[in-house]
Amino acid sequence: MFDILKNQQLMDKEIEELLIPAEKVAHVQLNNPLEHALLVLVKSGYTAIPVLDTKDKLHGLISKSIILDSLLGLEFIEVDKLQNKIVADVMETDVPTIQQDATFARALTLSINHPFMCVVDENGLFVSILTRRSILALVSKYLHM
Ligand code: 4BW
Repeated sequence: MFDILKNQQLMDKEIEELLIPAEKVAHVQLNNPLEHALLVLVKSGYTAIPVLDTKDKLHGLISKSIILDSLLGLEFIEVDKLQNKIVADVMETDVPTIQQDATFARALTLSINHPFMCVVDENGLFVSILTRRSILALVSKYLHM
């Protein structure tokens, strides 16, 4: 069964055809209030989304759990922080990124620990995402060939 993962044709494949382009990816901007970010996350249904600046440079990820965690005071949930804090104050900055010409093998390895990866160009501009779902879909396709 796992012969598929030794298939050089699959492993050397470029990821381009699997990517979700930037215009279809829910995202927020660095200076958005947490309230706006929470709204985008809840309405889109995603757990975590990319954080960009006004020039589309990738700076991090924001998630529902990061936002909720940032609202916790010692005894109360401090809801006013939703308006007083911005995305840049709390976002995760250690973000896995890949280039558009990365191989499938590299993406598969990264997908073990990351539900999605951001694809950036040589200037750090956000281009697209690669999800664990599309990686698994391709593996499944090869398994059933
Ligand atoms: O709105 C959804 N539509 C579809 N078709 N599937 C969804 C949706 N929301 C969740 N899912 C499914 C996907 O299989 O649940 C998985 C986990 O979602 P997540 O992580 O925890 O919100 C989804 O798996 P996936 O497609 O491999 O996506 C992995 C992660 O990539 C998601 C989310 O953090 C991010 N993501 C995916 N598509 C995105 C996106 N972020 C922003 N915009 C998008 N279009």
